[in-house]
Amino acid sequence: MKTIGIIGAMREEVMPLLDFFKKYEEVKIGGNSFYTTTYKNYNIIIAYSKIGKIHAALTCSIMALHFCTDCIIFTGVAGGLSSDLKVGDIILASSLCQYDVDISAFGHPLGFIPESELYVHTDSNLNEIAKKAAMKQNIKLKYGIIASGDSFISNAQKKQWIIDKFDACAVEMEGASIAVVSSLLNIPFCIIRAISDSADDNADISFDEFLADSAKRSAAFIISMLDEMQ
Ligand code: 3QA
Repeated sequence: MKTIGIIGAMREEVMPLLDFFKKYEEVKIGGNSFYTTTYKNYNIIIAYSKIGKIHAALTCSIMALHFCTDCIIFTGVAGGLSSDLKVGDIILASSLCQYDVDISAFGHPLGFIPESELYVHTDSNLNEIAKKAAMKQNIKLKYGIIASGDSFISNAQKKQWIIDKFDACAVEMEGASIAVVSSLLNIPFCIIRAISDSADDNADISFDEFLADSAKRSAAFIISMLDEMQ
C-alpha cells in the first residue's frame, strides 16, 4: 500500500483535511504531530510543520525517513505575485526557489547554493494528476514558479523585486524546503497553494480575511487529487 504525505505549514492549512478524514491517529515527533489515516488504498500521513523553511524541512524529512512516504504533497495558501492571480485561485508549482539565499558577494546568482539548484522542479506525474483533477472541476490552475523565504511579504517593492529576480508567480515560506528535501531524498513531490493575498501593502489584512477559506480550497483540491490517483 502506498503512503502519501500531506504537509501544510499552519494548523489552518491541514485542519480541513483532518475534518474530511474524521478518524486518524496521532504520532508526535520533533515537535510536530503526524496524523495517520487511510483513504481508498492509501496510507495518508498529515502534518503541519509550523511556519518557515526550517520547520518545513524538518517535517518533510520526518515524513520521508520515518514514515517512508512514497510521495509528498504540500497544501496551503500563498501570496500572489502574478497580476492574473486573485484570492482563491490555485497555483501548482512548476519549480521552487529560495529568494532569501544570497551569496552573490562571491559571484553566484541570487538564490543559488553550490552543489544545489536555483530552481528545484516538482514531479511531472503528480502535476499531471493535479492538472487532470483541475480540468474535471473546471478549475483554472496557474502553473509557475513559487519563491520561498522566511518573510511574510507585505510590501509592493519587495514583491516586485521577487518577480524581477526570480520570475515567480507566488510567494510563501515553505515550498522550497519541501522541494530541496524531497528531491535530495528522491521522493516525488508537488506544491499546491490557494492565494490568500497579493503580497502587497494590504497583504496582512487580506491574509487574515482569507486564510481559512483559501486553506479549505487547497485542501479540497488535494482530496480531488487523491480521487484522481489510482
Ligand atoms: C504566513 C504563512 C506562512 O506559513 C507562509 C502563510 C501567504 N501569503 C504570504 C505572503 N508572504 C509569504 N508567505 C505567504 N504562508 C505566516 S504570517 C501570519 C501568521 O500569523 C503563505 C503565505 N504574502 C498567525 C497569527 O499570529
